[in-house]
Amino acid sequence: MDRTLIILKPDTIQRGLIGQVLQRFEQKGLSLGAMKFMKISRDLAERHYAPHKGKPFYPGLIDYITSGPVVVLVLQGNRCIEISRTLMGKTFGFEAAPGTIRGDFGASRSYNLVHGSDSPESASTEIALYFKDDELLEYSLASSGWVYPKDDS
Ligand code: IDP
Ligand code: MG
Repeated sequence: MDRTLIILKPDTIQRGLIGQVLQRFEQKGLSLGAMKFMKISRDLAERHYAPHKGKPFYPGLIDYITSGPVVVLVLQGNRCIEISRTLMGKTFGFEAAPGTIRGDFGASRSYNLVHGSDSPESASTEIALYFKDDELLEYSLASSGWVYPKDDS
């Protein structure tokens, strides 16, 4: 089962867009493996964004992601990393295509509403930062057979 870590960043919460952003992932057919509402500490933010340490936008990124509550989710489903990144759109809101989360709701470089893991390796590292193994629920949605055909080659 493929898994990815998604964060609805502080701007999503402050702008009242939790439902609309969550709906994009839900209506695509991905299933929720875990979800929590929390405030990210600076220590956790620094671990999460360690690959960006030293970049000019890093201090602002840490301030942003720790500035208010976030919703952290694990999504499950075949190709969920790729699917989620496509739904999110390009990093900068002003470049992201209409129809994507960032393209529909974002206008800046930094305040881009969502985080999504970019590879299986980063997904497993990131999931472990936020959830214990026994918090990840495995089940199948009644609709999954109509989202993912058995033979999809
Ligand atoms: P991603 O979120 O699309 O994977 P990354 O390059 O991993 O993009 O950057 C992590 C986050 O850092 C972005 O989502 C955005 O919030 C912020 N960020 C990236 N590049 C810039 C920049 O040039 N200026 C300001 N913030 C940036
Ligand atoms: Mg990234």
